[in-house]
Amino acid sequence: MARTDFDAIVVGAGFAGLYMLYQLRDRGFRVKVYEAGSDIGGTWFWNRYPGARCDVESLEYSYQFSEELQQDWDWSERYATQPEILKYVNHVADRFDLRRDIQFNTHIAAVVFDEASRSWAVRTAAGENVTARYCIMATGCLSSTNLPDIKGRDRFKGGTYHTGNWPKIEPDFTGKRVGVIGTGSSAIQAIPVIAEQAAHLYVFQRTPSYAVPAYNGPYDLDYVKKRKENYADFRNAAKQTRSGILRPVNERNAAESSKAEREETFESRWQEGGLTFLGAFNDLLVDKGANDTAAEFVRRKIRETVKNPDVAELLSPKTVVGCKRMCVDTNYYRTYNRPNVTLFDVSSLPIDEITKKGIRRGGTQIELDEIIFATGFDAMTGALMKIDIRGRAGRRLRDKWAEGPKTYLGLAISGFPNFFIINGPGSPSVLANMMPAIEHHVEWIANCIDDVRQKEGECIEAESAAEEDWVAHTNAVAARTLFPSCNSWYLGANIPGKPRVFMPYLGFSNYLEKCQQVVDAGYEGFSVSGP
Ligand code: NA7
Repeated sequence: MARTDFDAIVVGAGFAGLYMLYQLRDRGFRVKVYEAGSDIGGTWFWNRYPGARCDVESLEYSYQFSEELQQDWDWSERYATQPEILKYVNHVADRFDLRRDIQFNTHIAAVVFDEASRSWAVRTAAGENVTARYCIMATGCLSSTNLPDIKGRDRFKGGTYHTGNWPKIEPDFTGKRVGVIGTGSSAIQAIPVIAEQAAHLYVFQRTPSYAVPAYNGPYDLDYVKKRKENYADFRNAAKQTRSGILRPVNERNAAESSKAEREETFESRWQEGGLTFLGAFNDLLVDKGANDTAAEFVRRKIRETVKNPDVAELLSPKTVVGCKRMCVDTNYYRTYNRPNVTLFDVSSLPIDEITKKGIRRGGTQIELDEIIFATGFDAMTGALMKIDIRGRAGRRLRDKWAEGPKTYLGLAISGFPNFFIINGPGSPSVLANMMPAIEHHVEWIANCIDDVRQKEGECIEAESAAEEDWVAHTNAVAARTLFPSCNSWYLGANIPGKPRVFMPYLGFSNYLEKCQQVVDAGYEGFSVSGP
């Protein structure tokens, strides 16, 4: 076996990359992690816009691999802020001494498989070359920002920001005229906070989002104590659910329930707050009629909150609820009652152009000091497609995925031996609680690499037939739901020219079972070759 610089290279030092490093190092592998940012944290390093928080409860959005870690760490709020999560990431890195194997400020430009030596050649943007037997992409699902190509975008003389690439030095919007383009999760978190600072905030909305109240606040210490006393049981129970989040989906169908029962159930989930609203009934994501009842419930809440009926109407989505990711609301709808906030609907009257002084829409110029792009990401495939990844016979991943991503289990790709993706397209990823999804992938990959090594194998690679079957299965599962019915980033529909393919796998517990079956059957669907 030809000697390589490292056994494994990991790209990305967010939650996934850090844990991958921990697992592989623990098993005696020589690992190097490359990170584009100047520090650890991935998503939580880049998305430091005002109001940024997690939309999954802190006690569930955290590592579970170390009982001591999860017992020692205290989360202050139900939904942790970005700074608190970053503090946690840093605590983990220090606690497990992870930094020494991470190289920061390093973009990976190319990752190329060499058939002769059966190793990966990795090239950084600065021209450094290293080799490794295994290559693991921990590049994140929402890490490649989408900056829309609006006419005149670069002409604006004021400050411009993207929520997903926010500067480390916090901008001060006090007394400024601020424009926000986009009304997805990031905007919904940022808008209420910026509105409190700005002289005037103008929101440019193309499609309204559904948002459920967060009811965020300090954690009740008794609640935390109870969770921590049986932490493993709670974590295991969460793995039996479709999203990896503890609160189970109601087994009742909305379509078969009375109006009064629906009302009571929606109201009770609404009062709990958070994303599990969508679990109020079992059929909300498969039956349009059932979904309509939930959608109308949210629209009514919007009308009750927003005083100006015209603004409430503009804020009320007409799409399938849950089809795009739901948002978690802290003062979002209420912010539109402020006199210093104006909502513009850019679906009926689009932005003409960005000018030196602001945004022109319908022939009228709105003068601005700052423009914030809360316009999302080239999700799930964007970060991978930026890298020149080439497998057997020099085949480019960009070419292989020209009509949409193809993976086996969202973990591996046929024609790309010893190459793994954490939370890749075809895995539950963004439709699951990211933390258990990450831990599952990392442990699966580390076990796999270890098993192959013990059997003195050199290469493990997904078989083409298994990959085709998995892609077909992923699509078939999605087709039974309402997810394909709207232009979401799950489908790549937010990026012009991106193939319309539903990327995440629906069903966390089923997925875990499938991955275990594959292992139990001796890595079914993979081929292992020796020296
Ligand atoms: P999202 O959810 O993709 O939201 C992006 C928003 O930007 C959305 O409202 C888009 O409208 C809007 N957008 C995008 N391009 C344009 C243009 N050209 N003009 C006007 N408006 C535009 O990204 P977020 O960062 O908010 O959230 C991403 C995930 O992070 C979230 O789901 C959580 O998982 C955390 P559209 O809906 O496409 O009409």
